[in-house]
Order: sequence, then structure tokens, then C-alpha cells
Amino acid sequence: MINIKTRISGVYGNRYKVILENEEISVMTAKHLEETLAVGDYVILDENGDIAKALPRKNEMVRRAAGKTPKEQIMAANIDHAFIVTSMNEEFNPRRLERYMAFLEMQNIAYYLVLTKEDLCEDVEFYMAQAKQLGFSDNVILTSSVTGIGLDEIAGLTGAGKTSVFIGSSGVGKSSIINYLMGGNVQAVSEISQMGDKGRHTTTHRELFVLPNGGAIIDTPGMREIQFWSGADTINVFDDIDVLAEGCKFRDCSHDKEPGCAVKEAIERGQMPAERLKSYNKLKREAKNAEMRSALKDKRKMKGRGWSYPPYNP
Ligand SMILES: Nc1nc2c(ncn2[C@@H]2O[C@H](COP(=O)(O)OP(=O)(O)O)[C@@H](O)[C@H]2O)c(=O)[nH]1
Ligand SMILES: [Mg+2]
Ligand SMILES: [Zn+2]
Repeated sequence: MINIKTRISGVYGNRYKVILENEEISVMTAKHLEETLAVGDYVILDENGDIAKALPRKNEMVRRAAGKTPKEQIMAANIDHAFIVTSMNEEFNPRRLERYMAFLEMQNIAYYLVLTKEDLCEDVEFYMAQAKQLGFSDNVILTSSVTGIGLDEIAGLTGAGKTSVFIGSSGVGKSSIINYLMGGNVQAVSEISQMGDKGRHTTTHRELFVLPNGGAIIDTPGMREIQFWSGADTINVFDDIDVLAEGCKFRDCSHDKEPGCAVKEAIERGQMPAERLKSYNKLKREAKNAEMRSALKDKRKMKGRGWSYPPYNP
């Protein structure tokens, strides 16, 4: 058996793209393989060129798949950090950014904020102030794919051995940045549109790119909203609220209708937008629900295998 180690760059139903010597080839899994594979997984190909084995993951980025029934979707595996990409215009949305931050924080994935289209923006200070309010400090990168500002800073963070994931709405400039990192290899970066053989217009997405410097980039096309799959009891991206809450009259203040609520007072003073508190409560609830659901799922899984399950303390 020849063991070729390679990495999954795209998932299309039961077909996978893997990268071999800078070429992307299409493969299938060997019959016995049961694991769910994701972009970023390292795999071993057998002599038929099928995926015979998936190597253990270092980590994964998981969201709840779109649709009514709870289902997990592994967005990427073996990640070092994420770039949250947003443009400095109407697209900029603090609530969405809070969601991205909570999502990454709960999965222990480090992240940077990339503010794009600096060339078109007349009030960069405004967006920097918003980023600061969200809790960003030195992990903000200002970029323009037109003037080139900030792109080398991103390049410096995407070196050999590192895997970076780009997250953000479509149109914010993710592909333009990836294109730069790829050294202008437009064809590999742009979403390739082609006429299918039945004359239908089909679009394919390549999701993992190996950069000339040896780093890897994972693009998540059309990622507008991210629903939590796994969760946590607390969300650590609202430090300002946690600090203010120390001044609330009641220790277990829910910052709703209690008297002496320091968080409400800060909102009344105009120190913090009311939407931030709403967002905090909403994300906390959602994270807790996700946490409960995944704990229940684990419980069922263990039961099925005849194990006794540990007590669950919500
Ligand atoms: N002026 C300006 N336009 C940009 C910049 N980055 C991207 N664009 C444009 O914004 C559109 C969307 O860019 P794209 O990279 O495809 O965004 P993606 O959907 O996030 O991958 C394209 O028309 C780009 O040319 C930038 O820094 N400045
Ligand atoms: Mg794109
Ligand atoms: Zn309070």
C-alpha cells in the first residue's frame, strides 16, 4: 500500500478535492471509511487513489447547518486562526461581529479583525472606534486591495505551517485578499463559473488554497450568519459588560429590570449601545442552548455504546 498524505481542499457530496504537489485532484473515500471529512482534514490515500484514512484533527470549526433540524457542519479542520473580514461601509455590523467573535472564542480559535476597502472609506476612525468598542485592540488590520495597504501584514500571519480561515459576508473582499496572497493566481482564487454540460450554469468553490509561502488559507464562501453548534455557559467577548456588572446591586443581576443595575446605567449614560446588551443576552441564550443540545447528544451516543454517562449539570 502506498501511503500518500494529503489535505482535503473541497467537499462535494461524496467526492473530495485533495491537494497533491500543488495540483488539485478529485478523489473518493475507500469503502470502509466512515468518518465525516471536512476541508482542512489530513488524509492518507491508498493505491487506488481513494481516501483510506483520516488523520486525527488538531481542532475544528463547527457551526449548526442551515435548516430546521439540528445538524452539525464542520466548516474547517486543523486551523490556526481566523480572519474576520468586514468592509468599512454599510456592511459593517457590530452585532454580526459579536456573533463571529463569540463563535470563535467558544471554539478556542484565535482571530483577527480585517477592515477592508480602506481606499473607499472616509471615516476610518469611526470604524476603528467601533472595533475598539467590540473589544479589539492590536488585532485589527486595515486593508485595501486597491492600494495594497495591510496586505503584507496579513501575509506575515499566514506563513508555512499555518492554516488561516477567512470568515465574512460575500462582497467584503475576501477573495481579493486571497488573490494577493496567492501571488495573483487569479484563476485559482476566483470562484470558477462554468457552463455545465447540460447548459446549466454551475459554480464551483475551491475552499482551501496552499500559498506560495507554504501557508494554507480556507475561504468560507457566502458566510453571512453563523449559528452555534457547540456552546458554553459564558461568552467571553463582552468584557465591558462583565466589568460593569460588578457594580450591579445584585450579584445575579440579569441587567433587565433590577434596580441598581450598573449595565443599564451605562447604557442610559450613552457609554454603551443598548443593542450590545441585547446581543449579549441573545448570544448567551443561544450558546447555552447549543451547549445543552450537544451535551444531550453526547449522552445519547455514550448510552448507545453501553457506557454510563457522566452527570449533566446545566
Ligand atoms: N475599492 C475596493 N474594492 C474592493 C476591495 N476589496 C474588494 N473590492 C471589490 O469588492 C468586490 C467583492 O470582492 P471579493 O474579493 O470578491 O469579495 P468576497 O466576496 O468577500 O470574496 C469586488 O468587486 C472587488 O473588486 C478594496 O479594498 N477596495
Ligand atoms: Mg469570495
Ligand atoms: Zn445589572
